[in-house]
Amino acid sequence: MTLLFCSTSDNADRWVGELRKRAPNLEVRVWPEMGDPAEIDYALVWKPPHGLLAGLPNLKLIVSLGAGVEALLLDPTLPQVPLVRMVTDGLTLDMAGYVAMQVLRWERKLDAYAELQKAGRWEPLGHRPASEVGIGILGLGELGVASARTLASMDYRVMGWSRSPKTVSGVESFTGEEGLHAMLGQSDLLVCLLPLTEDTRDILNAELFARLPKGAVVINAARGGHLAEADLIPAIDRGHLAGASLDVFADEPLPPGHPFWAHPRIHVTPHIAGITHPSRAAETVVEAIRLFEAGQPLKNVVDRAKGY
Ligand code: NDP
Ligand code: OXD
Repeated sequence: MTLLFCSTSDNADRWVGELRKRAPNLEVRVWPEMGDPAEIDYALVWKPPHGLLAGLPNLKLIVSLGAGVEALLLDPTLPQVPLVRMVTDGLTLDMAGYVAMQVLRWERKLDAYAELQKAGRWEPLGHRPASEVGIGILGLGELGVASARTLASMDYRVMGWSRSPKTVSGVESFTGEEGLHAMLGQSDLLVCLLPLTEDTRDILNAELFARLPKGAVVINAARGGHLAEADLIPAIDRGHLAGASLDVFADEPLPPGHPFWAHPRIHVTPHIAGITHPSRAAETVVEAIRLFEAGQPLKNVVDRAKGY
């Protein structure tokens, strides 16, 4: 069995080490050193060059190093073999932690207290009880549900929007255009955890911002393509939005000089909300291969028609 690893953003040596520990019979080759393409059975990839996978005639399974697969699906030559995306407890916990951290940053006024500390001022600013703060989550999948549960456990009033209705304890479920409208009107903070598809591109736009209560905060940890970038700063500068926390951008790394860098009400992080560490994700890859070899149903298979 041979696996091709292809990513310029992940540590290949660590991945090879972790995979070998768990599957000594698996030969791991690191692109571009791939030897005979006909010998490759499996591919573990993040943004491989278009056409690379189509050149592997005996490829059986693709495992995405990312939870989001929109970049892979853009390759028109992507082979029609099962495509499994990354879902691990570690990544999910990371994301729930990131979302909780950003909510608390805004709700508990951490940035204002940092300024007060610089000025040596002892000045309690007060904050709303969590039960009076509405948080809307766009996308109630693996990451959205975990984030929703974490926030609900902190007593926030949590709502979630998805294609199909969900039953999650402590979380109100919304679907469809009407549901979106109803949820937005009650969302003091709005968190985006949708996959990027034709339906969700640019969903965070001026029209959506206008439906949020005045003073709302937008947190985008999904994809830069969800945000109509030109609409954000005007909505903040005229005071309708209090600000935004952004982990993902249309262009990554965020280019030097981009207005988001310097805006005082926008907090930028470099796509670190949920990290796939080889030590905690290699088992998921090996399990996918084992299931495939045993002819058993795979987990987290991407539905190409839906795009996620
Ligand atoms: P899932 O596929 O598990 O969940 C997606 C959710 O979005 C589902 O609830 C789905 O509804 C909903 N959804 C999809 N399309 C629509 C639509 N048109 N209208 C309403 N709801 C919709 O994805 P994950 O939770 O695992 O990941 C979400 C995204 O997070 C990834 O695609 C990726 O882009 C991003 N991500 C970002 C990371 C970071 O570090 N910043 C790390 C990892 C992921 P339904 O359940 O009904 O199908
Ligand atoms: C992603 C990931 O999809 O890091 O962004 O998993």
